[in-house]
Amino acid sequence: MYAGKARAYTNIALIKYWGKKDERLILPMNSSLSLTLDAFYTETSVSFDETLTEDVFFLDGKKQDLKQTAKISKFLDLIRQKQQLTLFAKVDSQNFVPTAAGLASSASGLAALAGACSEALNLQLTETELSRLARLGSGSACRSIFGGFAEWQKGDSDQTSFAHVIPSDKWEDDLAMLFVLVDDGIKDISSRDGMKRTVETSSFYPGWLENVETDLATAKQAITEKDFNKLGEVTEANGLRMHGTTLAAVPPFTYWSPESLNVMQLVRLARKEGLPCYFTMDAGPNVKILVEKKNLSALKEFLGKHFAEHQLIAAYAGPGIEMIP
Ligand code: 2P0
Repeated sequence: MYAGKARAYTNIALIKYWGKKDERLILPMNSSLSLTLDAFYTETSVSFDETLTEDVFFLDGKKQDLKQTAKISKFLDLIRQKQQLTLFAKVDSQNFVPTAAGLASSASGLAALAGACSEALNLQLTETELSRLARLGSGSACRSIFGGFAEWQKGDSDQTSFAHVIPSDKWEDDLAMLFVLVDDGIKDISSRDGMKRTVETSSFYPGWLENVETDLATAKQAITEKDFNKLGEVTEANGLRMHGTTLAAVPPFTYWSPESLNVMQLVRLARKEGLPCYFTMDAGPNVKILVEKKNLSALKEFLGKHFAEHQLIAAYAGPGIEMIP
């Protein structure tokens, strides 16, 4: 039996990954940049076991159905193929989120699975190789190999598409991200389906591609300069542009709910009142607000007039993947 365990933290993109140019290898249309967070993570153990007759997948102690297990098996198949291994595996995953907030993330999940497999089979991968492996499970997972700021350079092949740390002189330790939970339901359109439909049908998609590399350069410059407003402005603008592309997809869709718009408006109002903070959103209605640590309690107080305490969850910069003995 070969067994291994790893913990990986989720990441939130400041410059978004939106669209694939190769769906099998998960090569993205554009590079992206994220902040790994400490508050949400996944621990996964895997054991390849000759007594098993199929892969089995437990999430938070519950055995998952065929559909959920199929995603995991697809990733395990890649590993088995690479390693010329025929054993089935038991995968046991635990998602650590402060509440039942529906924030379970494929980034932390697939990064932890890649790490656990690499441990189990003693693959001795470099961080770059591990990032490439995680990418094959889920694009955003390749960024969760690293702590702090990470850039996923899009590359143009399996070898050249991976994430790496962005040198930051630990500036991320001055920052926080406040999650505003407006909805904990299951999302209607997965990010995988949403980005595919957008690439294939949205007349706004070329506009996204036109701007994203400039946004990335601006974000990296802001990190170098430790310029919070510059980083926040480009984060907010880039997120809005990503969400804009969905409105012109066929059929059109949006991840926003009325409450999301309400939060965006409140963030603008907070800024007007002298509190620097900027929002971003992913493939769901919850809003994430980038703020400096020193202003976090003021922001919480400001939003506390509109939201219950359990709807506001703060996260700080988190570490890279950790192997668990
Ligand atoms: C991101 N998202 O950069 C973007 C922004 C959602 C919106 O990466 O198909 O679960 O497994 O590669 O990584 C979520 O997409 O998609 C995502 P797949 P993934 O964080």
